[in-house]
Amino acid sequence: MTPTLARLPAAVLGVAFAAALRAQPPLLNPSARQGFDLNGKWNVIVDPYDTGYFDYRHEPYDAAPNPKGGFFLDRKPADKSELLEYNFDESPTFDVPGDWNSQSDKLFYYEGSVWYRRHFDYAPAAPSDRLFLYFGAANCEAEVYLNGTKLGRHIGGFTPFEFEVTGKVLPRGNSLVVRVDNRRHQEAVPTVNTDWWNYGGLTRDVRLVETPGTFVRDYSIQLRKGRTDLIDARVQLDGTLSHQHVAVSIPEAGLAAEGDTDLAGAVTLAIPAPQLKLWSPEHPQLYAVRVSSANDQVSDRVGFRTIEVRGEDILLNGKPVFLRGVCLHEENPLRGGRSHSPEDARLVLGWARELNCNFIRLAHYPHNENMARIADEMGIMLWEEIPVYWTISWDNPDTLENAKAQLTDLIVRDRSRASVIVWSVANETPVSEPRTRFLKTLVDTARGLDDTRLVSAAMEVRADPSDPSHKIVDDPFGAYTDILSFNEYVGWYDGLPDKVPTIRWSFAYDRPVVISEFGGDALQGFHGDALTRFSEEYQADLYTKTLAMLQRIPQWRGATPWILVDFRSPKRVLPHVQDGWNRKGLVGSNGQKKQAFFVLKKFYDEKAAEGR
Ligand code: GCB
Repeated sequence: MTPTLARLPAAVLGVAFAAALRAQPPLLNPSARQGFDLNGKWNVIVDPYDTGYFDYRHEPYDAAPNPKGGFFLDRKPADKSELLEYNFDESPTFDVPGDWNSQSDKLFYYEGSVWYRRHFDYAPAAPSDRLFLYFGAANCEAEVYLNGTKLGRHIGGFTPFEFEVTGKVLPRGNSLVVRVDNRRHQEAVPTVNTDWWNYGGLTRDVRLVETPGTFVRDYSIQLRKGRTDLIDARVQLDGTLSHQHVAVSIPEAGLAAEGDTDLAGAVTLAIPAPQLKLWSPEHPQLYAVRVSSANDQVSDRVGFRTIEVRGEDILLNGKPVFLRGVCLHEENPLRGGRSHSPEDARLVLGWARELNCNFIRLAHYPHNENMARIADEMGIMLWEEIPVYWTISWDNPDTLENAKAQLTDLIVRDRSRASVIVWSVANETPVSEPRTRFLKTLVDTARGLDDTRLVSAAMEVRADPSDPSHKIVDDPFGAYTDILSFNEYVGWYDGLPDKVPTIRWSFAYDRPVVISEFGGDALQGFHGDALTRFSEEYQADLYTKTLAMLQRIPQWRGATPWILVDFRSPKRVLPHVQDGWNRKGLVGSNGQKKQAFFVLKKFYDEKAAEGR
């Protein structure tokens, strides 16, 4: 018998199934719409053997024509004799949004399935024509069931997804069940090997979103490439598509434009905008923007700026800028676990601000939407990335589709955010022909969706075989990026800090150089001399020497040292020093700053004083 798609487990299916279910990117800006919050306490069943998913012949319950079993049915015994071996009501609860690892000691290292169940009533203030069930993210695969019916599956742990549930939600007693599975797979994105914690669960907001029958699904409001006086407002409707009237207005700037959608429900309005105040880190000007169609309207706050590369310079609003950056994982070290809230975002962005950063690399996957929105407000430029990390299955077409879907969903979500200036398609991927082809496809995807930003990736450095102090960046993929970014660990993985001043660089491309990582571990509060590994003094000395060395690179235009805050990683096992943390943070896992923080701050203060 040929198994049907729905019967195959995710590991066999790869991502083809998910791609088939995914007609279009998720709707934009869900929190600006009327809706119904599904955050809070959900009952959970931990299911390491997938007992609630497969029957004893290992067939998925939900694929049977008339399913009798499976946790998605969320049943209770009909009478005292019925055998039923699960009970959501009696099971513990976890907070949503939230990862499970930080909510239960027993699940700290858990990788597998957890079933989430929530009951809800739905009494909208006013009836809406359409209803969508929206998830900010679920790591890394989710199967979603409403009132015993499967809505679908989503693969990819860091991007939003949604299912239309119009007519499927009852006024009372709805059962929403989600099986979240965070097992790692070689063919997935990311793959099995990463240097970060694999937090599982419903890690971002869950919401019912109400819309009219025809609604504004997507829009991007940006300056046209190369112009500071012309806005392109692109609007995409969903519903009865053709010849709907659409208007975009920016009242504070006295701007407005109108037009009719084409047969596909799309329209692009060119809005002359000669008097705009441009967004910059010094003046993060945001404008209230209103997008409306015949019977829908959405509001947003949008900044306008240009970013481009000219020769070896990066120009923000036409002026050369130095990117005073730092890297960041999506973690709140003080609370423990994945970040998700505006408060989480403000904690870490506040530390970055103290460091005098104007730029942050959100490594190594899409962070939650609050980050870009708050960076917009605070005037911090961002590098956003997808988890094409280390050893991806370059020859697998499903893997490429998965990476493209994640990149698309990220760009669609954030392309009206002025803070985002770089889309990064990968980190430290080993050079090979299939890999370069894979990444080139991602670059084309990014540019196709957004031609206004810089596209890059964190590449690697190689040493001259005849001279270890001579470092060469000539990755063939560099031909396709706007800036030349690479990670270098001279003085940590590559020799001692004394090696740093001896380094000479050769670049195969005349581009601005933005160092995407450098650094070393230090345990906050551990002191020694500058040659004592894991001491604050070692890390501070490494930063001092590295910053001096980088200044000798004529086209050096910025850096995002690794990393702002210590972060959890199962790979980091050294007792009493790492204890499950990567200690390369400038701020410790206890929230205390290390010496190197002040070395970098001094350097950035000086750069800022130079007006860069
Ligand atoms: C890297 C990786 C980053 C690691 C870091 C390290 O090059 O890009 O994900 O965490 O090195 O600490 O080794």
